[in-house]
Amino acid sequence: PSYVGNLSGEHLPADFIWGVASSAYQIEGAAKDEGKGPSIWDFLSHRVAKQVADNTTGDVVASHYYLYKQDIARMKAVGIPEFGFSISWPRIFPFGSGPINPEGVAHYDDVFAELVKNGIKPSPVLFHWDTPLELFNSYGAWSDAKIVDDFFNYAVFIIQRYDHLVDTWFTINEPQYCNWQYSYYPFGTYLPLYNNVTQGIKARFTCGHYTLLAHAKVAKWYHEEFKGQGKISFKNSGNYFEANSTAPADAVSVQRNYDFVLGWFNYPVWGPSGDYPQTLKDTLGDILPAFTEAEKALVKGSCDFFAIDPYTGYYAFGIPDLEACTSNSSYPGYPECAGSASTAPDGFPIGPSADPAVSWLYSTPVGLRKFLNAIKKTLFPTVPSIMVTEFGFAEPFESQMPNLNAALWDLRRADYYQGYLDSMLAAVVEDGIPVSGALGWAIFDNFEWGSGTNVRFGMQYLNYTDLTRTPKTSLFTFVNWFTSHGPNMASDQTNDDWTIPAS
Ligand code: PNW
Repeated sequence: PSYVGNLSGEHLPADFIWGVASSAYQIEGAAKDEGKGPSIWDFLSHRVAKQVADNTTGDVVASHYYLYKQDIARMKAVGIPEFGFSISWPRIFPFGSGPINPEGVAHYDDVFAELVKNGIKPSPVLFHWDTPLELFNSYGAWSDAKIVDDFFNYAVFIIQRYDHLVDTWFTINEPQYCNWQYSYYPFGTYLPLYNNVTQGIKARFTCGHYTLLAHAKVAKWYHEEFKGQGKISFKNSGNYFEANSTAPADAVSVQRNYDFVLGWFNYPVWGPSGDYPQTLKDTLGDILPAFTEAEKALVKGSCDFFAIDPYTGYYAFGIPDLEACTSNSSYPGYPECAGSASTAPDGFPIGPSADPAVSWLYSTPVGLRKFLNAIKKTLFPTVPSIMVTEFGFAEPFESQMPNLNAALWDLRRADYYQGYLDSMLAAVVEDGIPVSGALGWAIFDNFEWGSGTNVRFGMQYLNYTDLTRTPKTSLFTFVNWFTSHGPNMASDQTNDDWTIPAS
């Protein structure tokens, strides 16, 4: 039985954006080349024991820094019209601020030119977790207000240079991962200063605070001073939550789960006050930094659309000791104080991946339609549109694959994309939710942060030794879905020519 009805013949709107996504540290390699400065991820992968499960680094990965022409040629050959990628801040400013590295600038000039030449629209992300190491060493990066101006100066440089080629800018990838061990501000784990629980939580919310201010300062400049023609937002990490039962405590838990992930960054932007959700203020007290009135005005309305990476869905259940939890910062589960589980009382989620590192990821296609409805109708009704900026599925890691053919025949990932895209289309055509785009993660297998190269998210298989990229079944599924349901493709873009032109 179909949960989305009959969608044959239905199409997404003509201006719908679709394509594949990536990020600089996860694909570029060339970590020490052409004047690039180190980022915290060069430090973490090289210097911190057990940070990366398989001890790999981003030194080479796919060497996209050198092979971008063949990657763009492949996208063009299969008819992918949009490429999501991030710019490496320490390639442009090796020390985070100060002198500019002309070789890094020339490189991105070439990447943008190559995309444009091939009819592929760039959707750049200014910061996808590769914080310049120097900013971490000199003042603790995102723990200090100084980061706001340093990020602003970097963002202004990039936007001024490429805005004429860009319709959709992203400032920051998933600010929710402040202080997460795989992310961009690993203070809680590494600096003894933050070695107690309360200080760790305080560090997380301080980081979030400056992230929001850094984004908002750029967005305000972009519209009011620079008068950019495009749209700008940060990208949200957030998953769908549904109550596990009709018990009131489960509904409370749904809302707490949303407040502490999506509400943290979006209530200030889309809510009436420009301030954090009341749940966060009540639970965190002094741990949560306070906005000045001027900062509230700056942050409010600073996103032009809602960008969400909705990988999966969960069931939420209430915890019995909510009162005790919310009033004690060392209580297990503080500050969220809300339960969640992937096990469904009904339905048939697929997953998780065989790799324990992606135990968070189940294929829950029905949840996407419900999530898009929840965002627009309940959580943040003032958003004009929603863009799905990442979604994808991890297949078992290589050592569990009998051979390359098995890795290429990635039916679970293909099923994930088919189901999620159908679900998204139903939200658009049957529920009237304004969804403006969808980018699949990822263009090919890459460096999956703390999981290294063990976890494969790609629609193309990456051979980490000879660097060849081979299309998997899911790439055909993904592209063909848009051939049936996408907006009209440009006449020079078809998906039946798989040859790669000589570069
Ligand atoms: C995203 N979750 O992170 C990142 O933006 C990518 O860099 C990453 O490779 C990709 O997803 C796959 O992991 C997420 O727990 C990490 O729900 C975790 C979650 C969601 C997104």
